Amino acid sequence: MRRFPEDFVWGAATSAYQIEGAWDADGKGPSVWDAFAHTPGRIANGHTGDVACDHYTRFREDVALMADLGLKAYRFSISWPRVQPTGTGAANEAGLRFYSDLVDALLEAGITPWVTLHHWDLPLALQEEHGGWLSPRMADAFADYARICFDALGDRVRHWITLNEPWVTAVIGYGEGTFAPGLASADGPYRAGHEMLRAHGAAAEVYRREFQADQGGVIGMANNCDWREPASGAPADRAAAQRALEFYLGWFADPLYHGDYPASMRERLGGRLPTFSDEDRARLRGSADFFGLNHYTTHLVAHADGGGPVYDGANVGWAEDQDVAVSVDPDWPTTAMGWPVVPDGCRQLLGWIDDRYGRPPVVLTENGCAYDAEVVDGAVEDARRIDYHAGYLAACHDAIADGADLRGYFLWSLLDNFEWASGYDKRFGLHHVDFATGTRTPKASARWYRDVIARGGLTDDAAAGDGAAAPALASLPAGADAPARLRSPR
Ligand code: PNW
Repeated sequence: MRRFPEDFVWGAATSAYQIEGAWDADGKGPSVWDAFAHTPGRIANGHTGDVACDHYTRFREDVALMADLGLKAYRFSISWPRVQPTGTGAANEAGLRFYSDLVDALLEAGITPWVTLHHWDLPLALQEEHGGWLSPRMADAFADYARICFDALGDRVRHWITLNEPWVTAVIGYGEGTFAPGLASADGPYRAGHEMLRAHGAAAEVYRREFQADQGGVIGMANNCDWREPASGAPADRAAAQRALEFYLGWFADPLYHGDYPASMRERLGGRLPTFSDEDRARLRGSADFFGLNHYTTHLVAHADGGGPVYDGANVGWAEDQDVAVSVDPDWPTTAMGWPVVPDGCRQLLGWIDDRYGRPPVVLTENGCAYDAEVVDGAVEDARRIDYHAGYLAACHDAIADGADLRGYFLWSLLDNFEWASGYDKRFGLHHVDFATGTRTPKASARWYRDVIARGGLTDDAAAGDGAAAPALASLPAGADAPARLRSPR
């Protein structure tokens, strides 16, 4: 039995735009994702989040599902334009009431709310009037919005996450342009990332100065990072993998723990990477009470001057800025997203975080997988999801044994939901959702996770699915020069 610490936080996660629907109800303003999804050609099959899981009206039913799982905690996000329809000014009380009712329902069910202030659905007015995350005004706007949320909910909410995955917004939203707001540019990611960091710093400062002493909660950020395994033992490839991690997680975590960007980014990007003022630096350093990590997969990284091929399905930022090529081992199993399943990468990454940031308290704020699975006779058999989570939880347990201060695990996701540009066809949920009727059906993985939570860990045969156990990275052949699918960078 792999037992987790007694107070380990067993959770599941969602986000507002992906599940709520009710996109224009009760005074809510439009977000950049409403506008993006309403633009033909942006989302697979023309799907939108207009209705999604209809969680806005069904939230009590969803809290009951969480209670059935025995969840200790639930991570959800607040839709900024529900609270401030145009991103500034007075609060929309009807929007706040929805979150207040949700928090009350959670607490009544004995479930601790973990609240993300921004999971990508920026008020559209801030985009149109100011350029969204490219604007230096965003820090103040975000701090004002955060204050409204702390003030309205902080008497009951003790766990706050400022931003979800600023890396994704920066790289995919302002670089590749395939997520909202759909802007493609080489320097956009570095500029947008900079303003998101400044916004985090401003909101964390508001919490610390005005609320933390009374409310006694904690605040952090949820950064995403996949593991980068050197493609070979060659020193150049080892250095390339390290550099790729610095361009990924270091980009957003170094400022929080060290007060500035990684030196490798400054060296390669020079003036393309914005500079923090002394005030920014002071605000940012030490601005996270815990290290939120969203982790899904692993890729191989080799040195390549000027950037090399990038595996399709690996988001790496600009490979040429990093002088890397990204591939996968063709023997790795993959999920429906094309993301390799390599649990040992999770253990390696937790070790890397410990080394670089001095063993901070870490919370895995997302980990999950998409697989196709339909309802047959009222049941959904998703053995591969069980294998995936058994593997990644075992890796977490190993990381704790290595010395990591891992405090919790939020499985992505409670429900099948709107998977951004992929629409509804990529299903990450513990519960199947029939998007025509809204009907939720617990998958086999939901029962499995309930048992894991009840036992406080994994039994030795925890991987009850059929998938073969994944190998540890050290036992893998170094170097994979014929990866399954390659695409050229940009
Ligand atoms: C995260 N990538 O998104 C988000 O926080 C969730 O909203 C999302 O549903 C989940 O992971 C699954 O995708 C990501 O391309 C989107 O590297 C894209 C990437 C990573 C995370």
